[in-house]
Amino acid sequence: MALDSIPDQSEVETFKHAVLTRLRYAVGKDPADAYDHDWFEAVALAARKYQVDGWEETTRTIDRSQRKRVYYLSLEFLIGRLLIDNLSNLGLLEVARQALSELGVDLERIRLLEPDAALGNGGLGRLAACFMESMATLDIPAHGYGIRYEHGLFKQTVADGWQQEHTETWLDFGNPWEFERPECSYTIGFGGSVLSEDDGSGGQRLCWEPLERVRAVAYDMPIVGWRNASVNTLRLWRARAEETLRLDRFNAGDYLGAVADTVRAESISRVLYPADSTEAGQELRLRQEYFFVCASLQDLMQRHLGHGEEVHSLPRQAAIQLNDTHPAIAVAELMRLLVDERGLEWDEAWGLTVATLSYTNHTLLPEALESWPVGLMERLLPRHMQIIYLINAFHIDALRAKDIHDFDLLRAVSLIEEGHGRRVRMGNLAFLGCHSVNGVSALHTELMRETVFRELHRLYPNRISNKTNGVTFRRWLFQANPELTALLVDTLGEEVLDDPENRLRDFAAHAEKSSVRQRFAQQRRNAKERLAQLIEENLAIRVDPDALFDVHIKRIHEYKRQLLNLLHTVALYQDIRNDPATHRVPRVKIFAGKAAPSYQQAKLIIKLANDISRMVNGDPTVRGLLKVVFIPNYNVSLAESIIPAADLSEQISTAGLEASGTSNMKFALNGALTIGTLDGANVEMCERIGPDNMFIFGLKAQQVEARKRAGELSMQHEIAASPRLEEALIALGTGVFSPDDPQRYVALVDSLRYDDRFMVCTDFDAYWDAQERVEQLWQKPARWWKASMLNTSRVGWFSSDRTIREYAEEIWKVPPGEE
Ligand code: 26W
Repeated sequence: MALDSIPDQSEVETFKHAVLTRLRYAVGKDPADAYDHDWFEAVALAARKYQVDGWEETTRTIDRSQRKRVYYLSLEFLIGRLLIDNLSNLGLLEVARQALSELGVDLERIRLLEPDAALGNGGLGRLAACFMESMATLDIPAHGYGIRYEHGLFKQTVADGWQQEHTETWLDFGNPWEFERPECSYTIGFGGSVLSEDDGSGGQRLCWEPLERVRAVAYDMPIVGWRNASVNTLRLWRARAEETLRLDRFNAGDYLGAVADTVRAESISRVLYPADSTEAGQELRLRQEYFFVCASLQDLMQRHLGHGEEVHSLPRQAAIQLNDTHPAIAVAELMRLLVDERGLEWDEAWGLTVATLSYTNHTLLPEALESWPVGLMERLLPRHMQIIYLINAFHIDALRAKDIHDFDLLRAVSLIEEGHGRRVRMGNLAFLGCHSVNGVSALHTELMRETVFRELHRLYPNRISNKTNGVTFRRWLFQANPELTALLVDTLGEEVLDDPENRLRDFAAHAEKSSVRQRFAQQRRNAKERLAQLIEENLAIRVDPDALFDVHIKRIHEYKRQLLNLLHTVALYQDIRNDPATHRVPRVKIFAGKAAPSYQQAKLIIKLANDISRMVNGDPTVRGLLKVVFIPNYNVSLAESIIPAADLSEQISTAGLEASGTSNMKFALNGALTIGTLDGANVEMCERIGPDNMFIFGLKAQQVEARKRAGELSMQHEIAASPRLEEALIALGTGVFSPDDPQRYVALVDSLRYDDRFMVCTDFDAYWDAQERVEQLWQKPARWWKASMLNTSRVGWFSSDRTIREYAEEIWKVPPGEE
């Protein structure tokens, strides 16, 4: 095994002892009576002991050296499982495996008992988790701040082809990785009014008197870096009532009333909002945002001042990164802390705020740009609303002073959107209140400059920069794919584990050797066999591990164009039925992903995938040339099983709409070839991997824009020119795949024909051709596997270590520790 080969027997004994003591004294079980879950807990607690040792050391060293700290504020951390991650980064994976096996316990089996910590929706939350791991690896003193949701992202099942949502319950058996810190809690206010009071020196000071107060209690999770480089903290806040039981009401027999405040307060951290791109818009969401921002700022300010620092040195000692606009209220909250609570002058406070905060944008979709009704803001956060008005007024005044009077420009840069109902634009607030604003791929950053922040960018041309996303190779290569990792270690040496960014490049030379290619193909074959087994167990569908595994896994969204892939599936199916002899490449189309519960069109796309699956898989004339599967409940753990087994990675969003994508990087790292548009980070992947080793197709972002501007949305022309597309649309529209309800897809087909917002029809032929190129290459295995290995070898740059180094140097001004 590659990661840390032969364990030292004395370490094995120590670990065994650690597990047995925890099983007995923390879990309260004797080995003879222990269930698998008891073992899981004992092993996690044993691993935690090693974490804590490093944690204390990291904290002590940072405190002593007074290094600048990074605070990563994110409403989402999509962590997944932690057992293997922690053991592996601690260098204890083989030790633990051996120790357990000597105790008669299989690490593989108990590993599966850990629930995913699914405290995020998708890419943005997973990026935050990758960043936390990279910051610990690079020895950057960092704290993640977020919410300890009692329920993570809903569990998805599929009933009769339709998505069903169920409450996720990751905390049912407790969370062995967390430390509750009841002594670390802060009061968070909501509502009430703003009073003017004497400031003690003859002046007046404004003071917010909230009507409602809840407490934020800290829960800490240690985050270990690779080879135990350092151990950082992810601090998640749980909402509690100030008073958990109103005894007066209880004694009067009002049992519900006695806990009403508790229920209201605690609902703030009850559940993660499951919308990943449409604005949630509800009051509870704003309460969540303010709740965690307010607690985090109090906490970091206390740490700052506790170290004998003055408030003025905040930007020298702290860099606060806002993960999208979800924590953007931090701009107003930090101003309130500095002006109202610390008595600073406005200008000085503003200087400190801007110098401390920075903001990452993750989407350009108009429906995903957060804005809050002024009325709601006034009611929930009256003082913050005043501060936002002041920021706006000072800003507009400053522009006028510079002789800028262009009305359209002033309207575009205003914090307040005047339309039907006035709203606070959180993107503009974040832009103005932060010294740095970044996009997550080169293309996305360019589009930010040209679209959402066009006018603000003109006024502040140095504020926007690009930080192309990355992924942690520890999870997405070493842990997800130990067999490929072993091959890399055997061919490139152990160093590849410590410096994959540079060492992977040398794998290219091995792509010329047929023996290595064979071993490479063999590890893929093994991963595919395991996935085939998972599919059979879960869906009772048999797939052939020798077929081409064509994989499309991500949130279901129209812009990600699962529909384009499904139309290709239908066309392929019809082609095979018409002329089975010409088809030589057996394919398995694999889909997985969740739809936001309120997103009807996305739910219909899931139903369509399942309808097509049933029809195609049940048709004997297809003779196994095509299988379609929709695997329910996509999450981090499922991604770890699927990605190493993928031959083809679908990254086919309408160009200009996917900010970056990160699964594209995970797939390529594991050697899947990408079929994709020139969107998000695909563009930069193509620059490194080379267009010969990818299947690029379709409109480019500028062409999409040009067509939109020309208002060409009716696709009659394109459809008429493409008999394959026409036939597929007719099949869908006439109920070939929905005989129980022939009308089911009529509206969907009409929307493609007459208002194809996402250019599915326009790109269809190009996509078909690219898929043909895929099949041609697949039929030349030597070339396919060479291309596949070149993918692995050329994506080292997409490591989140590289991304974090760029943030650290260019935005945070925090030097990494001694690596
Ligand atoms: C207000 C509701 C809401 C919630 C989440 C709106 C928008 C979001 C996120 C911005 C959605 C998201 O996850 N964006 C993804 O971020 C990834 C990490 O940067 C990128 O790789 C994806 O392209 C982008 O869609």
